[in-house]
Amino acid sequence: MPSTLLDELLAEARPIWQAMIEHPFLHELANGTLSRERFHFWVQQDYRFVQDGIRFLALLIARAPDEDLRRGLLDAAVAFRNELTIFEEYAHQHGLSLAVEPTPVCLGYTSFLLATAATGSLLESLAVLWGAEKAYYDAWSMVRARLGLAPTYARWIENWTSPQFATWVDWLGEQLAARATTQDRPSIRAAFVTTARYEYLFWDMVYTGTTWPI
Ligand code: MP5
Repeated sequence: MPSTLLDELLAEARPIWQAMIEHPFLHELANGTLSRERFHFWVQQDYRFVQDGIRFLALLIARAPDEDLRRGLLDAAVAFRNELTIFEEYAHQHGLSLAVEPTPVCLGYTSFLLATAATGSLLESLAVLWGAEKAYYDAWSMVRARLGLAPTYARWIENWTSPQFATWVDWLGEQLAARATTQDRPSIRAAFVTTARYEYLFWDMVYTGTTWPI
């Protein structure tokens, strides 16, 4: 499969990707005007997301056909686990409870991850994982370009914009591109677009505080 696959995925998803990067949540975060309440809602919901992200990775590791892929995914699982500590330390410092229910959007997104890993193809799962990681790399890189390593957000900005993270996201994309066949393309594209939509919806959900009606 030519390495243009990744470019094609990003080109096809460009409108939703652009809307995601320009979402008011990220815009306000990057210019320092985001309310603490909104940020704390993201902390609580993203903590839930990362917890399920580890379960998603565990399923992928079990399904990965070779040692190279298994080890790369295992490194990611360790990184995700360390991320949980960032959330926990922040929550502790700010007296914020992390024992919250996932909102409909958070639950929808994580259910999509787990369903793809359990019943989708390995390639679809890699497309979802690459999409989610690339989305956070692009979103937080935009924040870093405008805000630098602002103290409140420094650990998260560093986490998702570090050279190691960038290298890992590229490696993941290469794994996807190298393993995909022409027949895989339609399902990969669908999985990637759904991921991009959920990434947009996640920022929108935390910005608006949208949760269960009752
Ligand atoms: C990621 C995340 C990045 N934390 N939250 C959402 C909604 N999308 C993507 O994944 P990870 O596991 O934190 O690197």
